[in-house]
Amino acid sequence: MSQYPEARFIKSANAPAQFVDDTGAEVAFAGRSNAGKSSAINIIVNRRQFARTSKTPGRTQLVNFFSLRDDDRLVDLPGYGFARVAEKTRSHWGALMADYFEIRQSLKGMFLIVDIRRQLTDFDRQMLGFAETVGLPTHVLLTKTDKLKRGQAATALLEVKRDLGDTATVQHFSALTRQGEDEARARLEEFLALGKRQ
Ligand SMILES: Nc1nc2c(ncn2[C@@H]2O[C@H](COP(=O)(O)OP(=O)(O)OP(=O)(O)O)[C@@H](O)[C@H]2O)c(=O)[nH]1
Ligand SMILES: [Mg+2]
Repeated sequence: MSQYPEARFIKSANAPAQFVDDTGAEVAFAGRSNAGKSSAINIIVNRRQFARTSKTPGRTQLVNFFSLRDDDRLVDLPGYGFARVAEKTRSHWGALMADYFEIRQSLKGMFLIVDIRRQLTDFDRQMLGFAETVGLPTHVLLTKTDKLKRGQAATALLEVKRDLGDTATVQHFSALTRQGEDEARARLEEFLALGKRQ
């Protein structure tokens, strides 16, 4: 059963005016296009095709708001880093993300989704930069762990840990085998609870 039986899609936004009311607590899922953001959300909420996944990178260019329960939300941010995209689209993405991180009072934490077979990209660092600027705690899901042998996965985790230093926590994750789902949910709940204490 889903840990979030009341979870539901609220709306997609293409501009700050369309963002949902800035109350309660929300956690944003960011990451390179095709890294597995929507798949990770589906595992955490335990519902297939809750957030739409796709084999075509860059399809989700909107900020997608989901309610987890009451005033707790999860936000699927548009993916980045795909090559065949117009400069205009890319600058729209940058402005939208800068606005989002700056404006949202209810934003309590960021999940950065990184394909374990790649190192952190410049775009990942840009997202880490946004989060750091506004003092946002960040947790990295090194996803698609199932694609690597155990030893390789362990090495990759250490490398990313070293790279991140104190800026973020990091864990293995797989939407295929569900590795790391409990740890991810626990971290998500920690972030949402941060909102309640403030
Ligand atoms: N093997 C494996 N495949 C995965 C995993 N997570 C995602 N995928 C696959 O990777 C592809 C992209 O996944 P999505 O979840 O749609 O990625 P996304 O980050 O939401 O992509 P955009 O919305 O385009 O930014 C899909 O074909 C998924 O089935 C995983 O943990 N293991
Ligand atoms: Mg997606």
